[in-house]
Amino acid sequence: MHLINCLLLLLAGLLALSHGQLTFGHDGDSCTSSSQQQILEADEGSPSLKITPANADFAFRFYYLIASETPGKNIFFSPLSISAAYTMLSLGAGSYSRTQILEGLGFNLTELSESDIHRGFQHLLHTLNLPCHRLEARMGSALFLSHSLKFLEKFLNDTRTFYEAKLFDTNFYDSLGTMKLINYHVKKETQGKIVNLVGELNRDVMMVLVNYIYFKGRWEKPFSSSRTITRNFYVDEHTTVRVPMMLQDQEYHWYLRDQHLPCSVLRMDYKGNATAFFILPNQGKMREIEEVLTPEMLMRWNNLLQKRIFYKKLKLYFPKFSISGSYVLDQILPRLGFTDLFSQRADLSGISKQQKLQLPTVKFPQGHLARG
Ligand SMILES: *[C@@H]1O[C@H](CO)[C@@H](O)[C@H](O)[C@H]1NC(C)=O
Ligand SMILES: *[C@@H]1O[C@H](CO)[C@@H](O)[C@H](O)[C@H]1NC(C)=O
Ligand SMILES: CC(=O)N[C@H]1CO[C@H](CO)[C@@H](O)[C@@H]1O
Repeated sequence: MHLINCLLLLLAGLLALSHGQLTFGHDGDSCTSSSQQQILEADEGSPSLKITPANADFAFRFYYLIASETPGKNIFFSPLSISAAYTMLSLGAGSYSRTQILEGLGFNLTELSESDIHRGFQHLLHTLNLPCHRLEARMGSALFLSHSLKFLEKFLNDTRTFYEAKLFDTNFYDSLGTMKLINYHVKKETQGKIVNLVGELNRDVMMVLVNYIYFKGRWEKPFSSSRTITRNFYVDEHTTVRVPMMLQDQEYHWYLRDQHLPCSVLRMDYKGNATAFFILPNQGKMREIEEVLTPEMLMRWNNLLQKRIFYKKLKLYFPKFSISGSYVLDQILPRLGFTDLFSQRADLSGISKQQKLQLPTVKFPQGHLARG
């Protein structure tokens, strides 16, 4: 009898932006002093800063690939979830597969040791998960482990230490019960925002790795719901839809029309230290902008948008919208350097010595963006 035992990765992300009317119970004005401190410490020479370039690079490479394959479609994913889930997986990979995962994610292993990488994520997760009622952000992971397989202690310990992974002893013969367990856990950890993550579970699954990320922010300069009106939104050259459009016309925002590229860029700040960039290609110039979308370009816009001349009163129309995306990573990642990871050649012997594990179709980093 030949049975391949599978290991499933599930990723989920949710980004919810609220109108600004919601209050969070407390006065909502500042983080606790300890978390403020931690966030400030994150500024220089912190472990999480070391992994930033690779994570940014991976995010843009992933975007570029998806954008070229599905032109004209909405794209929504959480690159950080993918990076964190796969570095966590690399803890259980044999040397060759481990290198492939980490290099595929954009890490240069001559510049950064594996332990730097894991410590970087550890610090990042810690910082992100600090309680702060100006900004709700949460990232976490969980491992559902078949009780009929013996997992290596080092792997379990490392995932707990560096990724705060929660471990669940699971009876995979009861697939309905297992799905309920996974869905309940993710729903609970994301304040009910991500529901029914798993819809089916194959019988040969022995381990499920779940990573979820949740972000809910309030605009520093909130929109007033009384000023929302229905207006046209131009999806593409051929499609126009009527949408609820929020309006602000008395506020200052950071905004520039690029002198060299056919786009304009708007920066909007959240309460708490978080910022959103909206890159708005001129009509018909989406592809041209995507061609030059890199971490360096984002840095350039970020630097420009610190200059006072770009801080101006705007008449800003902002649609209320919701988008979602779902991607099968085993078809995407091999083209980003993970050549063998989804094949029989993958070495995941650091997870269990008992049986050979391999990755089946990896299901969706599922994302939703709600509201405007
Ligand atoms: C990795 O870093 C080393 C040292 O900085 C550099 O020489 C090498 O070109 C880098 N490799 C890649 C693939 O970028
Ligand atoms: C768990 O891992 C941490 C970090 O690598 C290490 O310090 C600790 O000794 C390990 N504990 C066990 C029980 O292996
Ligand atoms: C790291 C960082 O950007 N910290 C800023 C967070 O927000 C406060 C108040 O807006 C600033 O004073 C900090 O510099």
